[in-house]
Amino acid sequence: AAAPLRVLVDMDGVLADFEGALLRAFACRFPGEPRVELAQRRGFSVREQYHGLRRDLAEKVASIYESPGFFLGLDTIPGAIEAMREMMLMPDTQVFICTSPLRKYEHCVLEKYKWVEKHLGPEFVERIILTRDKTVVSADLLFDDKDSIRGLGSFGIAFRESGRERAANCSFPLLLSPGAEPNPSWEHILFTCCHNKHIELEPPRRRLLSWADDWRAIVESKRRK
Ligand code: T3P
Repeated sequence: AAAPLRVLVDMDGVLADFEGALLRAFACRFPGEPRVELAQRRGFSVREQYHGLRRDLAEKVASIYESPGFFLGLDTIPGAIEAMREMMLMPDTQVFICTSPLRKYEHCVLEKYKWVEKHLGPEFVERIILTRDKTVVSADLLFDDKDSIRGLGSFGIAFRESGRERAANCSFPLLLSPGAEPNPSWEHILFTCCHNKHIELEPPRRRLLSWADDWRAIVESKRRK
C-alpha cells in the first residue's frame, strides 16, 4: 500500500481572497487616498507596497486587515472549497490548512477558525495548523501564494520603517532567520495570485495557476511509485 500523502494548503490568497477584500475595504474607508489596483500589485506584502506609494499609507492599509471582521469577511477563492472537499476524500491523502496569523493576532486568529468552520465545516477546523514558521511542518506538498516561504514573517518593511520597529525586531533575532528548518520536507507549489504572477520561477519550481488548474496531477506526482 502507498504511504499516505500529506498536503498543506495555505489560507490567504489560496482559500480566502485577502487581496480583493483589502482593496475594496481600503477604497471604501479611504476614498481620497491613492491605492494599488490588483493588476499593479507586486510582492507579498501589501503594507510594503503601500509604504512605497506614500509612507503613511502603510499604517492605513494595515488598519484595514487588523480591523475586526476583516478575516471573517473574506470571500472564497474560486474553486477552493470544492477542491478541498475533493482532496479531503482522496484515499491515502491527509489535508491540512496551514496558515500564519498576523503579529497583531487579536481578531485574525479567532476569525480564521470561524472562516474555516463557515466555509468548509467543522471537520476542517480539526485540520488547521497555525504557525508563523511553515518550514517546521512536515508534508509532501505546500500550496501557498507567498513566493518565498521563510520562517517568522516578512521583514523588508521593518528595516525601512520606524526605529521602533527596527528595535523590536532586534530584540527577537529569530525574526531575521529564514525559517527554523533550512530544508523543509514539502515541495512548495506557488499558487498564482495578483502579487506573484510576474515572478519567473527557477526550475524545477512549480505553480498552480488557480483551482481550475490541474492540482490533482500535482498531488498524484508526489505519490511513491
Ligand atoms: P496565510 O498564511 O494564510 O497566507 O500574515 C498573516 C496572514 O495574513 C497570512 O496568512 C498572510 C496574510 N497576509 C497577506 O496575505 N498579505 C499581507 O500583506 C499581510 C500583512 C498578511
